[in-house]
Amino acid sequence: MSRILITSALPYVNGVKHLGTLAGSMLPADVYARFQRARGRETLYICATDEHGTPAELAAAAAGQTVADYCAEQHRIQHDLGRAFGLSWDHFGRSSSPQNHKLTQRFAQALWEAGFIEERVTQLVYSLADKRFLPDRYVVGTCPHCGYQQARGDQCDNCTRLLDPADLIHPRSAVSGSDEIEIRDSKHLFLMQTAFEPKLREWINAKKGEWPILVTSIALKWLDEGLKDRGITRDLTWGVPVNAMDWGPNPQGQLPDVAGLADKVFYVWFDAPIEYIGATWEWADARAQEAGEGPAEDIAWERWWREPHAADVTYVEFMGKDNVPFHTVGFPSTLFGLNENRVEGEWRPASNAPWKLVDTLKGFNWLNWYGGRFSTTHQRGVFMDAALELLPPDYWRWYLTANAPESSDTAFTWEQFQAQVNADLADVLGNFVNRILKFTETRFEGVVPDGGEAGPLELKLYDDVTAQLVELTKQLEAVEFRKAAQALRALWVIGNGYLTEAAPWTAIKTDRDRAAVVVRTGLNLVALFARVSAPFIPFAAETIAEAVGEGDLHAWPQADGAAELTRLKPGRPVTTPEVLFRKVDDAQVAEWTARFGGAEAVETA
Ligand code: B3M
Ligand code: ZN
Repeated sequence: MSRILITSALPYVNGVKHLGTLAGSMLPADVYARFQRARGRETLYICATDEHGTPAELAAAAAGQTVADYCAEQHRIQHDLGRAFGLSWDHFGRSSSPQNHKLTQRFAQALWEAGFIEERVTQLVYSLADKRFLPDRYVVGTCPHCGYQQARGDQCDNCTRLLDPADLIHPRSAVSGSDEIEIRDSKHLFLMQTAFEPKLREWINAKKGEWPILVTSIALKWLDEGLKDRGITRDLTWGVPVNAMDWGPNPQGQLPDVAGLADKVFYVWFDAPIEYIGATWEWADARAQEAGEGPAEDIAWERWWREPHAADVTYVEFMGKDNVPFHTVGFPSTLFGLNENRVEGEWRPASNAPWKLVDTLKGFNWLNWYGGRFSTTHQRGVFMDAALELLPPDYWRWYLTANAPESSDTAFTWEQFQAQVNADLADVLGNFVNRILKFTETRFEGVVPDGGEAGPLELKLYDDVTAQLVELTKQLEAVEFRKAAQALRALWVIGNGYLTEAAPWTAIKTDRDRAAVVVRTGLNLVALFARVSAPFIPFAAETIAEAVGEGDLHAWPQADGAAELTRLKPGRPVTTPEVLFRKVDDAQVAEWTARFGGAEAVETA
């Protein structure tokens, strides 16, 4: 049985994330991780804050804190919010960790010695007003591809193309706003992505039909536009230092220009994906420490990442579409370079084994805020902290999973949110659980009743439930979240329909045994719903499970309605839980619309 390794794109450390980030990476990864654990597969779900680069520096400066303090505090905030949303990370690490520093430096050294990293003198934007080089986001200007005027030096937010600061038209400093800038020479390291073009193309082509079209088409478009070698160092102080003094010669016999590379750090997009591995190492160290041991053996984390140990691992990545190029070209180039070099390289821990590439890359479109984008810069939309002030996490989890922006961008509106959570959670699931448990309490002394035998209604129910369990399991395996949510909703609806039709409150008047069968079957449905709903709405699922004394939420059901609906033995005590889901009312919607804005906010943006 394969092991499952899951990563969701690492949220930037610069502040609390909005619901779009949650919907397009962390939440689906969590639903999938919970599902796979329930299936009994050894699962590791890794995430971390992405702490380097200019966004962190700019945000720390704005907050009047040192970058280190700012990052430590924001990491804690993001960690706590994620946990409050029920994100079941096995580890939520930090890209600034010593483990990631070590890995990033080792990887760079191995790539240099294999000839996949080159030194080049580049022309960089230097700000006379700020007296410094301006990397990445410190430069803003007009996108040469689409004309968007607020493009950043590393990527255009409008057309998502990756940029070099020097590409921008009319560049200016994001620090001072000054356009008194000039281009100066600076020594930098480049990752030879062009060397891997054919390999990358072959690899992506083989994923066609398996990965979302969104993902393969972004990757191929990027290759078709022509790959460039990528500058992987920056003139910054916050980041992983290049630290080239121990590097050996490259295949041409040259040593790196240690002095020229001093005071440089790696580009954030070089070290951030490496943190997927770094955070796995952090996780292994933390576990070893808990067990009272020293640092973890390399094998403890390498078994997830390196062949042959990882041969039984299926690696699934979750991310928004803007992150796809870095994960289909950038990071794979790093890994290809390491894997090509596995015999020659200086660093050969554990084995010469190649590093694992992603097996399934699940990319998402945008979750929009009404007609426009959620925006951290403009604080437009609902952010994770505010969301939890309004409603418990399961409301958000359900809505965002059921409306996952899979095949196209989707828009969040309060009206749709209200309609959907009220219908699905309150009217269907909540109502069902409440009705059957109350009835059990009043008419059957609060225990699973005995007596009676399944009739035609139950036999039909078994078949319908089997069919939906097959569908739900299939869609979750296929990482199709909308379809999975549909199948789950269909199960809830089937249960509600059964109860209405079988009407135990009528049967009890004339035929106690018949009522007992229906109630017993209904209670079994409750127990089943707790288990299949747990990946989506884990908090409510736990309450439901407790109501029917069902401790083990972590076993995914077999696709067998008859077996699943006859599990609870007569005599087991049950209780009616508090109201599971209160309806969102019109007054709340009006209040939230006023507080967070809606359509109007987008028009003026
Ligand atoms: N931090 C970008 C983002 O938050 C970036 C992802 C890194 S994944 C290695 O959208
Ligand atoms: Zn553009």
